[in-house]
Amino acid sequence: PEVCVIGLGYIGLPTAAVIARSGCRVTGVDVSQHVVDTINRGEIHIEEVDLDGLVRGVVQRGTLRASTEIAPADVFVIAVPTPFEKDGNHTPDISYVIAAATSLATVLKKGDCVILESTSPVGTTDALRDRLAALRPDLAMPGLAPGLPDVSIAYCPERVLPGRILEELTNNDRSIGGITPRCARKALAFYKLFVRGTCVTTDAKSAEMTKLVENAYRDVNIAFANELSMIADRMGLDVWEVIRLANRHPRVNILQPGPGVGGHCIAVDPWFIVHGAPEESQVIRTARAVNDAKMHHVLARATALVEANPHVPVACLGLAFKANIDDFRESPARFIAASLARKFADRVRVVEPYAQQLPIEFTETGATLVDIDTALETCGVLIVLVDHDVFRVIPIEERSDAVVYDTRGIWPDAVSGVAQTPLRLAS
Ligand code: SAJ
Repeated sequence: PEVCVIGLGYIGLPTAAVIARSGCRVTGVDVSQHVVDTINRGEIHIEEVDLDGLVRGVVQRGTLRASTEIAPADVFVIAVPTPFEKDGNHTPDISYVIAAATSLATVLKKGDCVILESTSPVGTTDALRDRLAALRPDLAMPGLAPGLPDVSIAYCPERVLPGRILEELTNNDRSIGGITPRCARKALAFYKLFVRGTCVTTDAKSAEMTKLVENAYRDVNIAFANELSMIADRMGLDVWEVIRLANRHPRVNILQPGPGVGGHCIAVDPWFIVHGAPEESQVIRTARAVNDAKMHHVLARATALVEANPHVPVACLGLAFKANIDDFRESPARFIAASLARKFADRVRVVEPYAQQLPIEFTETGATLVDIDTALETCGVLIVLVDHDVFRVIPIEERSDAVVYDTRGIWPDAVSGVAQTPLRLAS
């Protein structure tokens, strides 16, 4: 089939490239001329393992081309952002999905299949269908009238992990939710072209909720770990030791505490559930609050530590939202480091091997980006904010003179009593 992928971001571009590799002709559509030009040169505008070579290959072979204009196709895949509004109520903003529907309505024809992949509040696929129905009364839309519709519409969320996107895109199982069972069957036939994992069909609303539930589940579990870390702090216990021991129970698997939850999914998607059922979503809402509180807890403890060690240069290790990636958006580490930089100015050194320069909010704070060796040689306080492998492997003799605040638990010797720092903090 001819495929049109709308939205060429972290999900859309890898998806377009994988579909193109399977032999389909793909047009990738994005509103950004810069993104379109970059891809048509065979280059990429985002960082993801092995994506550059894949995109270069499919662009050179002519199976992937990018455009700012929608193109006729047999299958449309929508992968646009679904943020929430900063209105205090976390209202989901599905305007990009509706805009995509509006644009593809101009080229939609009988027999086409429209698939929404963006993480969306329950009911969005129906809203997409209603938009198409309003714009194209000449086409019978699924679920509105008896009889076979002219087009199929389905919801099929991605569940790939940044840093492992290409592998997970092909190997993960997928839920495919059709507005009708026939829509699900049509979408299933398409995903079978490039997915090796098992594809399970369901209805659109269940598939929408499934995606939200997956990320809310993780958020709640991280919140449990983060709450434990603050409890352990209060009780003077080493949370890492407690978790390590508890996890030896065959039915206990506690996640790792950290400086808060970042990224564009886990910290966002639970709100779509809370917004849909505010009174019932007690645990999910509280988990969000706990994970946000952890970031402020870490900032307060880090601030106290820096103040307790006057005149000593301080190294913040890491800015990314999680280990071994170069994504600094919605990152608690970045927020904490920038807050410290604003308060302690040129005492703050930042180590981030995945960054070429410090983000904009560090401008004029006096803080500098340094390499890890410089930080270890010059800084008397080390604050671990990201568990990058390059930090994990630093042996104790290279950091034993420093006061350490390890928010990720990468140096067990520093928090379990072996380290000889004047002030030890565990979480
Ligand atoms: N984190 C912890 N402790 C842990 C695990 C994670 O503090 O034990 C933090 C990370 O440091 C990071 C945040 O949580 O700040 C989120 O990281 P993550 O690795 O849990 O998830 P993401 O945001 O990279 O990707 C998630 C994945 N969802 C699940 O694992 C349920 C991925 O499969 C989804 O496709 C993705 O969200 C998405 O796009 O929705």
